[in-house]
Amino acid sequence: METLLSTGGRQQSFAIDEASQIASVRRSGSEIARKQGLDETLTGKVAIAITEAATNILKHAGHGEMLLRPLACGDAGGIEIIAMDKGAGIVNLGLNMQDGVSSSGTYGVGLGAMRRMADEFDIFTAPGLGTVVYMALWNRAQDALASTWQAGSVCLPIEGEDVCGDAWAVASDATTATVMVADGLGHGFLAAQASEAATVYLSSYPDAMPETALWESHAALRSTRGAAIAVARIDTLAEEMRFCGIGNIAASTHHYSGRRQLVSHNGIVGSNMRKVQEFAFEWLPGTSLIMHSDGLGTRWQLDQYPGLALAHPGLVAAVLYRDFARGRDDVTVLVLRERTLH
Ligand SMILES: [Mn+2]
Repeated sequence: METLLSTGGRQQSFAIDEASQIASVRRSGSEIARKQGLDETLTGKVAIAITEAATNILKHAGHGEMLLRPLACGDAGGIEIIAMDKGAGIVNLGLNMQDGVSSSGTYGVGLGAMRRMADEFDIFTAPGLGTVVYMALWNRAQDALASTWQAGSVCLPIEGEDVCGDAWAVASDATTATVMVADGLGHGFLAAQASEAATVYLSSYPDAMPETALWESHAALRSTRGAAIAVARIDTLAEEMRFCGIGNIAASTHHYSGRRQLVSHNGIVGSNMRKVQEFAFEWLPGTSLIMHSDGLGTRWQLDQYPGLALAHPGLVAAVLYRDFARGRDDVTVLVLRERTLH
């Protein structure tokens, strides 16, 4: 049985304020691409995609942010590139996506080229809401994109810290997925030690039910500072999701028929955990699960963003991060959905 597991998927963030910064993003991107096993041709494409995305930010918004992350899926390796700005947005996206359409007022050749080079490409843009571009390039795209599940995440440390105290993990096979988000108390190395003890547990026991995962994490985190943790397990055959959370990890499901907020109990996994309660919900095809640490505000509404509910989960996570990160804590946003065929 296929078991995919992603842990430790944290980004590097780059401010894009002036042209001189583009080279350093491109260098880091090329480095990640090589490390993940992309050949010279693909690494070249990564460099072009990064340059185009960064240039667009400068040209159309003046400043923005880019995130890079190594990707791995079985034997496939890749890189994720996210570019975001809060500029005016693109008015006529269809026209701008056409190859060869370029004038000073449009995104021009860049967007079409990026879409063609990337194995996964998605864009959110709307007048007044800026632009966020999501790209992933793989060395074995057909393997990487065969999974039932599509996950997206942003996981970044508070400014000034190198180490992120949040961690997340996804373990999945064709019909089930288990998702964990953990926020270690405080920030820095000791916080990371706590949250990673939890994701390491899930790596060892990917089939664990949420309540069991929390009790076992409680034992595993005894010698650490402790963490807020939430775990969801989806079974598509049973059309059921089970959820269990302790502390401040927000979780919700989104379906065109409505939004459901999932309830966590108070406490700290590893030190003070009294009541653990696993809830069961119906899981409908087309549902998105969104979990985030308290580094992200809670006052977001997906339907404020035209079309975003059905976008690539990585794009959803990036837009929420761009607009709702509090900026005074580590932040993690995780979005999971069954893959739809485009
Ligand atoms: Mn936090």
